[in-house]
Amino acid sequence: SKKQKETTETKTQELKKCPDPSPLLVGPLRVEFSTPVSLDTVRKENPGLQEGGRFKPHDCVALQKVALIIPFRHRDEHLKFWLYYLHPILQRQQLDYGVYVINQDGDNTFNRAKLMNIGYAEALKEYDYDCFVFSDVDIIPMNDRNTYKCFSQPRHLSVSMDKFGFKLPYNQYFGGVSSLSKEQIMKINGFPNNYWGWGGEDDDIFNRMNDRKMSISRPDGEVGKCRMIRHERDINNNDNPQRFKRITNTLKTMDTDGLNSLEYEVVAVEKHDLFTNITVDVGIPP
Ligand code: UDH
Ligand code: NGS
Repeated sequence: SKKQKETTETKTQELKKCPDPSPLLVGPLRVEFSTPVSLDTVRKENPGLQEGGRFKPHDCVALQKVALIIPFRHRDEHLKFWLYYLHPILQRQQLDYGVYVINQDGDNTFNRAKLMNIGYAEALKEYDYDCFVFSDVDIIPMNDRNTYKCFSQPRHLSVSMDKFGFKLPYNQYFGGVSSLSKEQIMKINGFPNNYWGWGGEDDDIFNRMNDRKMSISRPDGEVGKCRMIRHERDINNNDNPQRFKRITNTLKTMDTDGLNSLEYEVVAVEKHDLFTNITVDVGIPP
């Protein structure tokens, strides 16, 4: 058995880096939302997952350790589609990854960017992630060559959405799905905690990156195609009337509003088969 131990050790040492790009990618994908999917189906189709929605390739060392952060409340049907489509894609991308649903407790005003900060902080408590992908629950990529990893500059991944006629709504748009490395997030003090309700928080993040002399990396329009699940406006996520004023003040507020001022309470952590659900109390608007 000493011999056996030695062979196993050599094996782990010899595990090579996964090739970039992954040879498992297939390119364009069919994405549609007409038939609902069940979590049972998703579980059956993804037998290689570990508890909490974790995965790592077993025959090579993943290039990055990626936490997928989903700001969430009352979107179970959307989450099922997200898990159904994304788990196989992320595995083909050969990432060492974990899925974190950051569920806002209660029915007060929604706060997307604060949930993203919380996801970053909570995921790091669990594993030494080096990359963070922030994804709306209702956006699905239509091409697996759109790798959900980090780049030398902050990455905007949802560049070519069906609802915008498969192009950017405006050049500075940074909403939907994005990825930032730990270093990139630290440079901008994370995201703003004080955008309550809909709109502007993604523009604030753009301003932060711009101020720290970072540029946006993007896939091309073909690889960056994605679909959004159509839905009605949620309750307690009305347009934030303060958003226009706030985005003019980003450079004055970013050093005091962000990761260094983040306050919240974890209400529950649940390890499901397909994701980790972290329910949090984000407080109420001042
Ligand atoms: N989110 C939730 N629950 C909510 C609100 C937002 O989970 O109650 C999350 C979810 O991940 C969502 C993201 O925050 O994808 C962004 O919120 P959003 O979907 O409301 O933003 P979007 O710009 O839609 O996609 C705006 C409302 C569209 C109304 C269209 C009416 N025809
Ligand atoms: C801008 C919003 C962004 C939003 C984008 C797309 O106007 O937060 O529209 O919106 N900025 C402000 O309101 C300041 S969408 O068409 O998806 O509803 O992401």
